Parts: sequence; structure tokens; C-alpha cells
Amino acid sequence: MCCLTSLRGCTPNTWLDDEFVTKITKISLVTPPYHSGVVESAGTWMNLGFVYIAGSLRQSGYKVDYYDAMAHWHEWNEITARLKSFAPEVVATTAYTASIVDALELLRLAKEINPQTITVLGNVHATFCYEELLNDPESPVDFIVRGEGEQTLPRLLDCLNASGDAATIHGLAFRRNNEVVVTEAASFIADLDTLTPAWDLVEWPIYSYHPKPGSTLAIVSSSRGCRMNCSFCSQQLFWQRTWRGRNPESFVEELELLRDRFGVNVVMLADEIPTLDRARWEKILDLLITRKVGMKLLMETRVDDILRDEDLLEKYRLAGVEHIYVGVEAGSQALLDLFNKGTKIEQSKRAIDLINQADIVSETSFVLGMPDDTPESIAEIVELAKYYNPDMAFFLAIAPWPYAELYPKLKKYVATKDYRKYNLVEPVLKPVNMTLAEVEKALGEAARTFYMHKFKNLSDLSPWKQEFMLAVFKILVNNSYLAKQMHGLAAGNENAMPQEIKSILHAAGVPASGRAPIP
Ligand code: B12
Repeated sequence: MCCLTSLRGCTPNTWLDDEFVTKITKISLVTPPYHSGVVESAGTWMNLGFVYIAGSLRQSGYKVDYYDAMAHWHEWNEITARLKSFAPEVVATTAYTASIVDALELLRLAKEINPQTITVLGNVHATFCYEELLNDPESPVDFIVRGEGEQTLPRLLDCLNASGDAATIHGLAFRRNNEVVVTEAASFIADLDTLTPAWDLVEWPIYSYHPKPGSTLAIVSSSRGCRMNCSFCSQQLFWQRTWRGRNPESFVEELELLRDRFGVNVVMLADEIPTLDRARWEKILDLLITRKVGMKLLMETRVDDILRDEDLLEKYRLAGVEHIYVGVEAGSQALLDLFNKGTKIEQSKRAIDLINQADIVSETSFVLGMPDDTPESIAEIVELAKYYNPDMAFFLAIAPWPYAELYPKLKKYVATKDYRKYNLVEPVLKPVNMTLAEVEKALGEAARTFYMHKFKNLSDLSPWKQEFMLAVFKILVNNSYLAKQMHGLAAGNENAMPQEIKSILHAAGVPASGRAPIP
């Protein structure tokens, strides 16, 4: 029996009714062309998961087209052309919740181009929402990979090529005989240093960090996992509260390779908590310093780890750490407790002060639009943000991931199931005393007020930070989802803009009118 006949009659796919004789040799890994205009305004970011998966598929003998349609800002006609030209037997895509609609559209397109195409979907949304996705009679998804893809996808394809039974492969979900088959969970990859990311398949010229014109940006990973309990987040669930760190030497050698072979000079760490193991992290910092790697690092970590590492922060800076995001998330202790953050307000303030004192850019975000929020409570958060005094603050709309631990408490306030809006920018939860439009307006106002305050006090920052902040401000004014709100600052509302800010902006050459988002 052909491998794929075992799926017969279980999906609406016409190809499953025919004998599938083609051997799988070529796989397209395509990112969905989704855009929300937040982080994207700060840079063009690669899909690291696909770089890793491309590497392991290649090792297993498959030809891979790693095609970052998202980062290319490609439209459907361009995606069609690329799929037709590579003519893969398998098209695989990836989705967190906000990008799931476009991911499904992409797989639909792949089937339209060639109904025999086998489609695969992975990442956090599919890992948790496989029932909803596979039970849709119009679903264009043949296989869902739950969890890490580097081992599961080659195993699945090898199995299909060998006419095996996909139900024997761990980490999958798919339909068979009108039922969703969920296989045993795959175990996490034990040694991350054995993985072989396909850096040579990356189309390097498009990846850049916009505050540093001319830079070449990579996303890298020094660890995987999260042991925290934040009830609004997905990552501790995805990693089942485990954590694995790479060997410091192997990680730093990878940065050197990226620098020497591909000209990378800025990296963002994809790690949830790169600092979790202090000894390992210090070793990484020491290697970056002694080997003069000369790379700028952008990273995220926990408030607690910054407090723990107070005596190491000088090393962070010397090693090239230039930007640290810490998730403060809430403005009241009660909300911090609801979010299970495990931190206290004063700890967050202290952590941000320490990052600032180390002359590293500090960034945080506040999750707003909760059921009991009001314009006044949001305005209070802005005051708190000013008190915390990060260089950058983002005022986000809570996105109720349907699989998050907090979801049951938020469910009755969910105003839309349009997942495209689950991007932390567009409000999807309706507070009791606010409309969605009011939430959106209040979040915009929050950003505007915060940055107005920031720019009034720009001269408090070190010279390089002032320069950085002006570059960021130009991006916010011209190219981000905040452009509309920020315009009152840059040009529109004369009364709202003090003369000194006008002068700063004028000197920095911030234009009066905005441009289209960065393509
Ligand atoms: C890098 C990153 C980005 C990049 C994306 C780059 C890209 N081209 O995809 C940028 C900066 C553009 C980005 C943007 C956004 N992001 Co983001 N991002 C991350 C981050 C920090 C790291 C992801 C990563 O590289 N991980 C490392 C790789 C190795 O792991 P992985 O991606 O999970 O992939 C593995 C598995 O999931 C699986 N897998 C994944 N896909 C597939 C596909 C197949 C076929 C298979 C077989 C397997 C598979 O195999 C991979 C290898 O093991 C995560 C947080 C985190 N620490 O993970 C947030 C995160 C993914 N982002 C998130 C969000 C919300 C967003 C935004 C909506 C935020 C915003 N408003 O700006 C936007 C939306 C994007 C857009 N275009 O507008 C959320 C998603 C939450 C959710 N549950 O839906 C996360 C989890 C952050 C968080 N804690 O909430 N992001």
C-alpha cells in the first residue's frame, strides 16, 4: 500500500483518493504573509524555526526552499510564482495565533496550485488548536506537527516515502477516517548543539535592524524553554515548563560563523530566558568579551534575573548586549498576581534602573485592555511607565490565546474570533466599561504620552542612547502601527507639542508627513 493511501477518505483532499506514487524530494518552508506592523517596523526578522528545520531536512536528503514570504512582504501572486517554480511535493508553513489565517490561506493556495501537494503546519497555534483546525471540513491542512519540528518533520516524510503509518510518528495530528488522530507527544530534542541550522539558505540582504542602517540581522537561539507561570502567555505551555541551554562555546562559535561568513553584526536572541542558568550565561558573556566577537545583542529576560545579575551587568554591556526587554506586563500588584508573574512592582522598577545604569537600552511592555480597565486605569499605567522609566514602552492589548491558562477567565469578554487581530495591537477583548474603539484610542494615547515624556527628557540619556532613541522615534512616527498617534507629536497638534521637542525632532530631521509601512 502506498504510504498516503492510509489517509484516504479522511480529508477533503482530492489527491488522497488517487494512488500517491510521487516520492517526496522537495519541501517548501514558507512563512505566512502576515503583518501587524509592530516589531516589524524595527527590523526585518527571519524565521529561525525554519532555518533549523531546513537544516535537518537537508541532512535527511531533502531539497528545501526556505522562503520567508512574510519578511519579503510578498503578495499572493509572488508566492504563487515561487511555489510553481520550485514545484515541491510538500508545502509547510508556521503559525502563531495572529498568523494562522494567512497560514491556512497559504496552504489552500498550495493545494490550488497542485492538489497533490501535501501540506504541513507547525508552531504554537497548531500545537494547541489542532482539533479546531482539523475538524474544519474546509481545512487545507494534511498534517500538524506539535512541538519541535527538526526531528518530527523528517521522520514524517521518511515514513510517507516508505509507505509507513503516520500514526507511529510522535508529535503529529491529522485526520483519518473522519477522526482526528493525535500521536504521542514527541520528546524534546536532548542536545540543541547537534542541530544544523541552514544559514546558507537565508536570503541575507533583506534582514536588517532598522535603527542601525546597513546592519545585517540574525535571530539566534542559545536556549529553548520557559519555566515560568505567566498565565496570559503560551510559551511555558509550549515548552511544558522545561528549559535546555546550549553549550556556550558552540553558541559563541555560531555567532562568529554568522559574522565571518554572512556579515551579521546584530543578533536577536529568540530565547525566552537566555539567562536562566547564571553560570552558563556568564560563560557566554566571557567568551563574547575575550574572543572580541563584536556583535550587538538584543534580548529578552526576566526581571528576577536582572536583579540576580546586578554584578554582571557591566559584562552584559562589554559583551555587546545593547537592548534588554523585560516583561513588566501589569500596573498593579493584583494584576501581576493574576498574570502569575511572580514579580513585585518595585522589583521591576529596580531591574529597569539597573539596565539603564549599565547604559543598555531598556524596553518593557504593559498588557492592557483587561475586563476591568477604564480610560483612567490605562492613564495610571502610563504614569507608572514614566516612573519605571524604560527607554521604550509598549502598551499592548491583551490577546486571549484560546489555549492560555488565563483564557477561561477572559472568554466571556472576547469580542472577536478573528485571529488576525490577536496581535497585541488590535483590542479583541471588550472591557466592561469601554468599547474596543476606546481601548484602541487609549493605547495610542498611552504611547503618545509616554514618548512625549521621554523626548522631553532625552538629554538625560547617554549620547549613543539619544541617537538610538531618535532613530527609534523616526521609525515610530513614520513606519509603525503607532504612526497615527505619534503624528500629533511630530507635526499635527501644535499645542500638544512643546517647543523643545519640536526642536529635537527638527534637528533629527523627522519629517512632517508619514510614509507607508516599511516594505
Ligand atoms: C522571533 C519572533 C518574532 C519575529 C518573527 C520572525 C518570523 N519570520 O517568524 C518577529 C519579530 C517578526 C515577530 C513578530 C510577532 N510576534 Co513574535 N516572537 C518571536 C520570538 C521571540 C522567537 C520565535 C523563535 O524564533 N523561536 C525559536 C524557534 C527555534 O522556535 P519556534 O519558532 O517555536 O519553532 C519551533 C517549533 O515551534 C516548531 N515549528 C514552528 N513552525 C513550524 C512549522 C512546521 C512546518 C514544523 C514542522 C514545525 C514548526 O519547530 C521549530 C523548531 O523546533 C517568540 C517568543 C519566543 N521566545 O519564542 C515571539 C512570539 C512567537 N511572537 C509572538 C507575537 C504575538 C508576535 C506578534 C503578533 C507581535 C506583534 N504585535 O508585533 C508579531 C506578529 C508578526 C507579524 N508579522 O506581524 C508571540 C506569539 C504568541 C502566540 N501564542 O500566538 C510569541 C510567542 C511571543 C510571546 N511570548 O507572546 N516575532
